[in-house]
Amino acid sequence: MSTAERSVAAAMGAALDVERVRRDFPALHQEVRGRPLVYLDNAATAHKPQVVLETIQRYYAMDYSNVHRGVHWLSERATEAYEAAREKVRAFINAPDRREIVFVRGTTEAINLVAASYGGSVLKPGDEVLITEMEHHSNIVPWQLVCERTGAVLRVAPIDDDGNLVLEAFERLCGERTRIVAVTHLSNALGTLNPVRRLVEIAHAHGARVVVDGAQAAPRLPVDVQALGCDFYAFSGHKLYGPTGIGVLWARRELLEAMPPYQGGGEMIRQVTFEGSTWAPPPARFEAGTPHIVGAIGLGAAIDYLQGIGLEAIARHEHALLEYATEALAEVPGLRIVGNARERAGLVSFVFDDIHPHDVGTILDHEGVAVRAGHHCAMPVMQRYCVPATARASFALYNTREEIDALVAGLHKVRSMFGR
Ligand code: C6P
Repeated sequence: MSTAERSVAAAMGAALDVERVRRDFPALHQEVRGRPLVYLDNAATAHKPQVVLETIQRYYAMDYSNVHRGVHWLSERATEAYEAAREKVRAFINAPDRREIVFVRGTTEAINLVAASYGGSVLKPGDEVLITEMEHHSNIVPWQLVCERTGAVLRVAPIDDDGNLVLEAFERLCGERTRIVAVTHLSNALGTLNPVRRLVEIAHAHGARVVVDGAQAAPRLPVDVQALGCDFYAFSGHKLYGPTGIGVLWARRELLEAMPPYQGGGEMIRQVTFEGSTWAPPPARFEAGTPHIVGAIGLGAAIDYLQGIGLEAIARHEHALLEYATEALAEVPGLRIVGNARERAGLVSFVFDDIHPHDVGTILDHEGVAVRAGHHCAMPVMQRYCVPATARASFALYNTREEIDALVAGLHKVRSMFGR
């Protein structure tokens, strides 16, 4: 599909033409173990459209140079492309200012940066950081580290049996001592979509700042950081159909300006002497060393691609797949879905009470169906539901109902192999 065609489709609110979209993704057209690949592990990482692959190839072949350092032509061109990618990210999440976009390695680094730099400078002994029981390890461990360093206390808001955040408990736990609230927008283990706008209102009423882990939401829903009202938003390029090793931290400008550097090195300084150094303004202050230039440019190409299709159309498509999958999985005897929250998106986790998820994943793999089996880097979620692991099917803009049928057929095979 050309960019112009995609823009028209998006503007008309048209349904996503999945067969045309699939043609843009070379990886989908291969066989694994003699079967057509059915890729349902998109929450782990998503495949790349041709335009992203070509952008990376073209950049390395023709435009390659370091950024912000050279006065020569190639370096200027590379810098322009890198900064243009920053502007694309700004528009993608409706951030007010390009200088609020920091390129990092991914969601994990973005949250570590906020915890170490912002958390490290504002938290005092007895202050509280409030997270939820459904967080990914990347939104737990950095807070544990900074709490240990500062004497702050980590509080955890519970989830109910269906995977909803218990709002009353969150409200009770959010108090005068709460300095930071860190929540996932969309849970990678349960598919729960959190009411971020409401959580921000509660947190701000107590003067707390809100960090949102957008790793799973950014590829699936239109994200508007101004409408959400949060203070920090983090996401990864590789889940957004872009390259690995690149991600984004968005933060309010006044917060970034007051934050100390996270790492030291080239480009993040104003002046260096042996007596001491001073810092460049954001975002450079937080981008020490040669950045992942081609990663940022490739991410920019992925964003152009997604904007061309329209995030609303993608969200509708994935929602329809989720509904179809939920109904189809409910028909598989012995299968139990883990996570039935009121608002869900993008993925479904499930278990058989007497078959280990790793066996489920391995047998499905032999049918050409790729799902993830494990704790999904969310061990506390597994503990909450008393399961060692789950199997998880996660969707992308290129998945089809026929692929969900293949998953369900594979699950019947799993049962028959275990004599069920
Ligand atoms: N979840 C999954 O299969 P990185 O690795 O930095 O790109 O993203 C970390 C991360 C943070 N938050 C959430 C909600 C996530 O889902 C992830 C990555 C992958 O679910 C790999 S564990």
